[in-house]
Amino acid sequence: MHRKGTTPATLDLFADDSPQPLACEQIGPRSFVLRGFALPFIDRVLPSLASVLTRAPFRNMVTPGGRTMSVALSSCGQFGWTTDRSGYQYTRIDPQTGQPWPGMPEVFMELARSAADAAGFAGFVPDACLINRYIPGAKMSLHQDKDEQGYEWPVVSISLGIPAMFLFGGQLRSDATQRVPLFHGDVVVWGGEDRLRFHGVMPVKQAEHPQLGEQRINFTFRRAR
Ligand code: MD3
Ligand code: FE
Repeated sequence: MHRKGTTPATLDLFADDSPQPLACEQIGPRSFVLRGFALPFIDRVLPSLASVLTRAPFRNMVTPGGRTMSVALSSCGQFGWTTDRSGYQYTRIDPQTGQPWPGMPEVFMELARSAADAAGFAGFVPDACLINRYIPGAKMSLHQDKDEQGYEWPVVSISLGIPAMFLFGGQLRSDATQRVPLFHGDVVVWGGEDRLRFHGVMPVKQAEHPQLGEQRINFTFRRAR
């Protein structure tokens, strides 16, 4: 296999410096898994994430039903998603610090925009980024994302750290679910007729990621208002 600057003996169509095609799996009419799409951004994403988390640390919020979530949450952007005994809502202020949520780092915005664009949703400008942290055993029950003012924009999800099995259902809670494994660097984009499909995450299995340790971190970018 030749590299740049050397003379190939024959025409090498698959030189390892040639751009790879984007690995894209379609899981619904307007839902796509972009394998490894976030990897080229990772070196900029991790320091930005650390900075956001010093200003808005992970916390385990309580659902309106009174259960403490196994997934710990933080947010950045104009709006943060919160839950407590009174319900789910997007807020401008982090209730734990009394301060506005940290601004959305430029690299987060760039990553969300380019993933949406690659999945056919050009012009996506998210105003909310929910950051979920799963430790082994943490899960997210089947639900719909419907706390936003409108559903014309997609949701973009970035997976980092240890793997998880994603459950992708239909328009009804009782519809069958497909299982989609998600790995470090994978991005999922779903919009249009798929925007309100039920989904969840199976309990995360014990594992260790070289950069992130024993955790899975997921970003979900949305247009809240
Ligand atoms: C929805 N987060 O925060 S996002 C959430 O991995 C949430 O932390 C999950 O659901 C997480 O509200 C899942 C990934 C995802 C992927 C494909 C979907 C959500 C989807 C397809 C349809 C609907
Ligand atoms: Fe969700």
